[in-house]
Amino acid sequence: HFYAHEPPRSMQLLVQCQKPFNGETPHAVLASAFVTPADIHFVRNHMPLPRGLDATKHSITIEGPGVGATTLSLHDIRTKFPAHTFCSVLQCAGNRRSEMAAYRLVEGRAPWNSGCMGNARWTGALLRDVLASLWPQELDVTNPLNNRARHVCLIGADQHGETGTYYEGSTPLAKALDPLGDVLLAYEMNGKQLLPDHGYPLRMVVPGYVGARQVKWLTRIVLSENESEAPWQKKDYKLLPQEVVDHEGAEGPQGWTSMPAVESAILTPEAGSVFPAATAKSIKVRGYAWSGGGVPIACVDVSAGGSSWTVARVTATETRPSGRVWAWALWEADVPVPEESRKKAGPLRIMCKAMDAASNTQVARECCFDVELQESVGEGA
Ligand code: MTE
Ligand code: MO
Repeated sequence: HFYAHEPPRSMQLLVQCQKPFNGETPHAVLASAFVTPADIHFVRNHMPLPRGLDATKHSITIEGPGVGATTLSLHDIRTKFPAHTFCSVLQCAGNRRSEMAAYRLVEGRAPWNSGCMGNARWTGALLRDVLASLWPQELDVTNPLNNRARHVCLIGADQHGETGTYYEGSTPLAKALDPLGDVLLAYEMNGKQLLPDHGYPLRMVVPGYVGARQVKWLTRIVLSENESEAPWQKKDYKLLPQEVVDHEGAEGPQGWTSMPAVESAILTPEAGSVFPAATAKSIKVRGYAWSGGGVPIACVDVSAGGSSWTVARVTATETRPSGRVWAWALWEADVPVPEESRKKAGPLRIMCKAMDAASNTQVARECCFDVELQESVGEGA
């Protein structure tokens, strides 16, 4: 009965779970639009959708050590602070075993969760501006270390049915106060009010951080000396070094919640797609690349077979006036199929890897899987 009030959802979402709702965006849809449409953007809920939220009545409470407590209406957030609009990648990355597949080289497969990603255009007020206006004397915005608080806990309206616990995550105060950090109290997605599944009427956008920190249905902000104690913060969505991802219950260092430095993945063709060996001189490959650190992507290399690499063309990306890039780069490449591979039918491995402008490269997370070269496709059809 906790799930009796879920909203209608697009039939295009690939449903992984109904209660709580988890749906992915098909790869081809991701590849076809720079800005992922809101209704097909992946959804990851941990609990039933909260009820009774109303943009016209919504307010949040903000409190912290040495600064006090206050209430702020969504109306004030919309009207009293400059609005900022930019694209930011949202990606789900838990350390549950299946999810971690995306963080390692999975032989012969695409990363399972490249559909748990989207690039939306968010509008909202900067958390930095809001905090600075609330406590101009008490909070040192220019030097986060002068404050007692080190973290910002963000609490949502969605509750666990049995325990009543609210969803929660936290972000380092230094990230929230960083003038280039772009931490947003977002009230619009792609130019329209948020959809219920994406946090209506107000959510956090924390560019470059794991999806789990980007709290939806925001109701409370608590400045705190420690990071959030919530399980989604301490256990489920802690990024760990490659070597320890299999250690059950391992906890990462505090605040280590930003995304891998550089990542790219192939969106089309899908793994297992069939191409005619005789005529497929090249294969058109499309995908995305991004750097969680806000660093522009410098290049993406794509290969069929691994003996030679082709530099992909970036077809779309978006840079902030600060030079940071929170959007993804969509790319495409016509990748030559090696002569030797075309002579005999069989699997052909396609791969991509990216490098960012700070020379960070993608190593173990390289994306690779097989397509199939087939003799005389279509003959007799
Ligand atoms: N916020 C609340 N309140 N409840 C949630 O279950 N899920 C988190 C995050 N914020 C969640 C939340 C996770 S794990 C992810 S990946 C993103 O929201 C997904 O955001 P989306 O559903 O808008 O794509
Ligand atoms: Mo997530």
